Amino acid sequence: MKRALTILFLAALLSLVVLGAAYAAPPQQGGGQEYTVQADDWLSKLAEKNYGDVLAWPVIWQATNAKAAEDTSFVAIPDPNVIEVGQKLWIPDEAEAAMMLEEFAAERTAASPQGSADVTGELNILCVVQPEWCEGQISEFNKIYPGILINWVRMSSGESLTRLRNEASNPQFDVWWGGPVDSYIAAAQEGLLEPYDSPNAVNIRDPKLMKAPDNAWYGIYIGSLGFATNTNYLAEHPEVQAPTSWDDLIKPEWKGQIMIAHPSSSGTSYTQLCTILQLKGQDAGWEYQRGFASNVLQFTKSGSAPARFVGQGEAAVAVVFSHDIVTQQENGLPLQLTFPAEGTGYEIGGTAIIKGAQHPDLAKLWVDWAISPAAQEIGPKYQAYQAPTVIGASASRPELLEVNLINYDFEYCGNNKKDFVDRFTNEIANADALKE
Ligand code: S7P
Repeated sequence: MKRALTILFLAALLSLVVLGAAYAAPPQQGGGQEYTVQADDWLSKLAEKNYGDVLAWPVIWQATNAKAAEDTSFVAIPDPNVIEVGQKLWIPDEAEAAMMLEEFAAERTAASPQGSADVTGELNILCVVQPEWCEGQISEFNKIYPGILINWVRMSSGESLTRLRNEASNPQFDVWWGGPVDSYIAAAQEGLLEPYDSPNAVNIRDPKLMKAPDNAWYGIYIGSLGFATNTNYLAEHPEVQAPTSWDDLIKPEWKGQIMIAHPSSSGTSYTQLCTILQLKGQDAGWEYQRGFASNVLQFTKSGSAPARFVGQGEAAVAVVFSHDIVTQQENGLPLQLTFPAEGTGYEIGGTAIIKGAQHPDLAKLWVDWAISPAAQEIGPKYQAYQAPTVIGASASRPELLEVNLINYDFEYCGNNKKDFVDRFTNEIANADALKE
């Protein structure tokens, strides 16, 4: 049942979005039951409980709205992300749910997206993921909007945040796409982002976690931190094993054998820093970072580059996002991927419209598209294996998130980003001579 519902739902959700069908035609009402919303209930949680599938939540949403149209003891749900304690819902039985999902799929087929060659103009994108993916994603967008001329620049997260700060009075970019949301949270706090209530926000799997409360940014992918160890190095050094704990990385055996980016330029590296501060607490965390940094051969500017350098034999271990390790394995580099058993940090990659953007309407089209299932399934075509944030898109490498993930506090990391980066730079390692 779970698999069948999932497959049907993937098609169904797009139909709801495309049709803007917050109040789609009332579904046939067969068997089912009433349910009163309790504290901490979400539609997706109830869908999992009743159908074994978080993705089947629109069934409850639509069925409740249909009931509300004919029975005043029910209240319609305009925004599926908001349900009130005490509110009455209608939970269709499994057979009814499966039927509804089939109907949604049929509606989707009838409402396939129209071409938009008429939309013209320019869009300036600050892109933070690897250049191949920036280029690929933009060319896919241009297939839908061929009249939009896109100019883009690739920068690491920290650099891009600095750039946005410097341009605040005269923004050159319309959209920021990619990079961990810690930077987006910091930017939103500084008033650098323009909130936008996208109709596709309904696609987001976990709105509390994966979008800003005021819609200043949206999550577009998820990725976990991992360790990449050169397998040739392991073969030549049988006395060492690929690290499986953060504490392994501060052992003397890895002196001068570790590569990671610098947190001032890199979102990847900042994710590592904030992971450690959360896992160990501030005092022990900063102490750990000192020991870790003393084992680092060289800090780089780009977060993903250490996987390549380690694959080429410049050092033995890289700390990078696990999807970037998979990419380099695919490129033929001899790397073993491991994770710290006590827990690893993860990123939610973001997108946002820049405050004062010169092309706000086109920027909105980009954001709408970026949080659509179609856009989020493009990554693997360009060797980007992050998991999607929207319902209706499936993860190409789900195992990268099936590891022990810490309960990463994005607000904490975002709000403290400037202080933590400054402290790291001033007390542990400056950013004067970073390797590309
Ligand atoms: O390559 C994809 C990716 O790892 O790049 C982003 C990364 O933060 C950008 O590089 P920096 O670490 O240099 O800032 C990640 O968001 C993304 O998954």
